[in-house]
Amino acid sequence: MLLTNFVFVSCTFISPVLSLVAEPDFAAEAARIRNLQGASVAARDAVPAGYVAAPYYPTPPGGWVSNWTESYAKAQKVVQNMTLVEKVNLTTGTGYLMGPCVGNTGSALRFGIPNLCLQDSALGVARTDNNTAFPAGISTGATFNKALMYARGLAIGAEARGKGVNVQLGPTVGPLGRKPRGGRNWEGFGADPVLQAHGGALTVKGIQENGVIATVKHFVGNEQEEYRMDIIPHGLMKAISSNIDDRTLHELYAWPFAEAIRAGVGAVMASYNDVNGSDNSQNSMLLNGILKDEMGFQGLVMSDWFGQIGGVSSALAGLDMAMPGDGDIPLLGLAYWAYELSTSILNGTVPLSRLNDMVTRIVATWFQLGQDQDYPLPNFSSNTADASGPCYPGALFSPTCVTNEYVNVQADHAIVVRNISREAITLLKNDDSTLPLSVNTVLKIFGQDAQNNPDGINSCTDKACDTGVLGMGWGSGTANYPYLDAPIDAIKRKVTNVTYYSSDTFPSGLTAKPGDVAMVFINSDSGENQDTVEGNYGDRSASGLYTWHNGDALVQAAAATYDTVIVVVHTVGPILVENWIELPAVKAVVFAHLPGQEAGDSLTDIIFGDYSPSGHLPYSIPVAEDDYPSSVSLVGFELFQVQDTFSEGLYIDYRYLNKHNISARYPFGYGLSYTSFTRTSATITAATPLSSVPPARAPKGSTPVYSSAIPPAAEAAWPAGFDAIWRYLYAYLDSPAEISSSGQFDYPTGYQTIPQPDPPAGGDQGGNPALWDVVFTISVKVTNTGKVAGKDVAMVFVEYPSDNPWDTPIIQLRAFEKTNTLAPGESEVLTLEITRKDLSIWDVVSQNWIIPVSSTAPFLFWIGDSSANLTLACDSLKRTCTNGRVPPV
Ligand SMILES: *[C@@H]1O[C@H](CO)[C@@H](O)[C@H](O)[C@H]1NC(C)=O
Ligand SMILES: *[C@@H]1O[C@H](CO)[C@@H](O)[C@H](O)[C@H]1NC(C)=O
Ligand SMILES: *[C@@H]1O[C@H](CO)[C@@H](O)[C@H](O)[C@H]1NC(C)=O
Ligand SMILES: *[C@@H]1O[C@H](CO)[C@@H](O)[C@H](O)[C@H]1NC(C)=O
Ligand SMILES: *[C@@H]1O[C@H](CO)[C@@H](O)[C@H](O)[C@H]1NC(C)=O
Ligand SMILES: *[C@@H]1O[C@H](CO)[C@@H](O)[C@H](O)[C@H]1NC(C)=O
Ligand SMILES: *[C@@H]1O[C@H](CO)[C@@H](O)[C@H](O)[C@H]1NC(C)=O
Ligand SMILES: *[C@@H]1O[C@H](CO)[C@@H](O)[C@H](O)[C@H]1NC(C)=O
Ligand SMILES: CC(=O)N[C@H]1CO[C@H](CO)[C@@H](O)[C@@H]1O
Repeated sequence: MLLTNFVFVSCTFISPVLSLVAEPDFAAEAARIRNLQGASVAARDAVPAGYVAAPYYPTPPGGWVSNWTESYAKAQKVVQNMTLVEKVNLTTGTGYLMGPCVGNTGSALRFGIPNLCLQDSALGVARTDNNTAFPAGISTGATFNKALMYARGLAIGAEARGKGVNVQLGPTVGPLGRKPRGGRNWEGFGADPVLQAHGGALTVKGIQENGVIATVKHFVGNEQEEYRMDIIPHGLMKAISSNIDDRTLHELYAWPFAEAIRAGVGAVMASYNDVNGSDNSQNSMLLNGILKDEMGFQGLVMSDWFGQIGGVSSALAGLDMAMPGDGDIPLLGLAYWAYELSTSILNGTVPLSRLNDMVTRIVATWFQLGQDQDYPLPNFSSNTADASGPCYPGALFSPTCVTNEYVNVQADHAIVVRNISREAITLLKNDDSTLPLSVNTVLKIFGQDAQNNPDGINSCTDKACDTGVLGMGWGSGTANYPYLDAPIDAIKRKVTNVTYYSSDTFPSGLTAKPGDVAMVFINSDSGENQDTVEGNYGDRSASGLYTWHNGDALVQAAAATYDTVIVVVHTVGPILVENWIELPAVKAVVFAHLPGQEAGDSLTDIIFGDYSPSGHLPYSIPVAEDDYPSSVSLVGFELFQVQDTFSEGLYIDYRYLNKHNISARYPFGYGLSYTSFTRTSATITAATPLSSVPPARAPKGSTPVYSSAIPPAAEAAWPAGFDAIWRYLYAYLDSPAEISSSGQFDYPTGYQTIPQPDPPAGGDQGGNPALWDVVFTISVKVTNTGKVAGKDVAMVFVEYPSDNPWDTPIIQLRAFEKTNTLAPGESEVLTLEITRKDLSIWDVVSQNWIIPVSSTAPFLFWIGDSSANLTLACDSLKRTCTNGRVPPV
């Protein structure tokens, strides 16, 4: 989501200024937006040959999935009694800065439905106080611990509910991490669809158990920040087009979304970018076809902030909620929907059935999460830290509200944070068992990343600076720190003999004493495109994959002075370590990822051996950036529209390196421990028998039916004496009676009102339920054979049958489980399930998931603790597991 910095500028100052600037163009802008109401549907610019934004109309109405039946029945009773304005109210935000939250819908108070509050972010409640700053998704992914993924979601949801947030704008599962430099990869869980899917689905489950609607975002192909949005006026520069083939979309980028839908997610946010040249807020194939028909999504689809580019076009293509409601320029009181949606219903251009479906989806989701029962109103303001102030800072004259009640929602969530941040810590190198350190070590600490930002832990808006310890990236995906336990403070609590050099430049004239240990803190940051930090446009466009502030030189200098150097890295993603990794003095390297508020104790827990590290890399660390194909580099400027073609297909991260036989410096999943484990006694049991095509789906159940009579125009008239707030977005019309339904509308190519046949791959939320049939169960006994307690992760990578005719990555992660803490000598049996979908390939021709069943060549299930440490495999045909095999990669 995009929020410009002027949110923090005093609104009494900004409003008159903006009105002066904007007033002369008001009418012209209104006319321009009206002209765009139905526009921009098809591909907008030539995309590379072979990529097609095919039409898919109409929107399949929600309500046919059994899990949602009751909620839709309740919603139908409400929606059938709603007026046109009440309906449109719920679909459209009230405008930027027009309510307490980053997004606020209109209300339908006759039915007890308040202005719904939509609030960032994926790692906690953003822009408030007395909240928790959770570890980022990438840290959570690095734990490979499902219980912690869920615990984090549960705690985030509790905080959202405590603040009165109806719709939490997380988790992020797109970007997937296709581009190592991509700006927002850290919000998600790692560069693999299955890891990302578990992280996303368990977060959804946790958040929603609090009655909070979770939002899985950004659908889909949002793999680069720069050029992500249209530049106004439209036509000058269009949003980047992610050109993705159908199989790659299904097997990589849409996969985590399908799993979140399967987990019952209530909301999906469309991404800013285009796919195949059609903007994702009105890409009918993506929203109507893949999301709502094939994946059976029953909740609501919202636009990303200011991402909507057309009114009728987005309504027809399956968008249900426009956020924050404004047309592409905020604070003009202009919208693509609101009063324009009322118009397009009255003039017959948008079918009433489409509006009814939008509203039914929104109201059904509200019931599905139980928000009709004792749900708090927002008790905070995203716009100010003051106790009272304007209710609508975007208005010129606003009534005054209690803006903040400072409700403390932190409970004991700091424990969840510390558990995740600690378990995320990934030990990459530990020569001579340098770690753990004794608390009696004489420590020399280098780098400002060990301390807090001297200007204050929340001093940079949306964390758009790289000063002090890096606990999260920047942008809307952040939250305020209630406190930030800096590594240096935690270290000083443990060790008496510590000297700290807070500069990122190595001090001159230092000499080492025998026994001195140097610890060097370096980092690499990235974030959202609206802020440029040290030349990086969200993506790591300037820094590349190197640490910031010349971290490599700091490590090299420390290694030239001290015999023992420990490197601690806080990072949004992979960095290149070649400039120092082989230096003999660099004994240990610790990736602490993005720990949130508990950066200190979570690190010292590991460094001083209170816990053994058990984090694993959620991406590969290559030797060189150009070990990856150029197609995953950032794409640069092109006039009119930047084309980003996913020509590498399925081959990202380890899938690419393996295909081209390129060794990573540290492979996906890598992570050392202070103890050692064996994985033995593996078994494989077949459950549901394999068939190449899944059992046929069931037909869709029924959906709510409403009167098709266009409501009387008078329903859209302003109520007598209504005290409208200037620039606030309303569904009311000045002269509804004058709207004519006789005009002709030029519908998009391929537009139809006859329902599409049921897609074969659909059938329930997430897709055909048979895709989740367990086909094999694998068990493995993990034994701690070392001297200290620790946890181990077992990952299962599938290798397709050798006679598989499909071009398929050599190995793909399909399941993982983590042990409890195992004492020395202790064992635990882990059970891992392989589903039909895990063995399936997306067949573009039959539009279905098929398994290349072979009677002669087995699927091999490789069990190990990283993608490059696989010697134990289970055979799907022999039903045996054998150790000591030649690894597949
Ligand atoms: C994009 O184009 C490819 C190639 O024609 C096609 O397979 C895919 O379905 C298209 N995707 C969308 C979302 O339109
Ligand atoms: C719907 O699915 C969710 C998640 O699986 C479950 O918690 C809930 O009980 C189900 N509700 C109904 C009405 O079946
Ligand atoms: C809808 O209106 C009917 C008729 O006025 C009324 O009986 C019913 O209670 C209303 N239902 C809701 C949910 O408002
Ligand atoms: C529509 O929403 C606006 C903003 O919340 C509210 O002022 C208005 O009363 C609502 N209209 C109806 C008919 O509920
Ligand atoms: C109906 O109204 C919408 C919204 O103003 C507009 O985009 C569309 O062109 C109108 N249709 C006709 C036929 O005038
Ligand atoms: C947290 O809430 C208390 C009131 O309970 C308030 O005094 C304090 O300022 C709040 N903290 C922040 C950071 O705003
Ligand atoms: C810290 O260690 C150094 C080197 O061993 C020693 O000279 C110094 O006295 C120690 N300082 C403290 C406060 O123990
Ligand atoms: C590879 O796995 C074995 C257990 O099978 C383990 O002992 C070893 O430490 C692992 N190697 C690495 C580099 O993680
Ligand atoms: C306006 C409002 O609903 N405020 C609520 C905020 O949350 C606290 C704690 O849950 C409630 O006590 C307030 O009533």
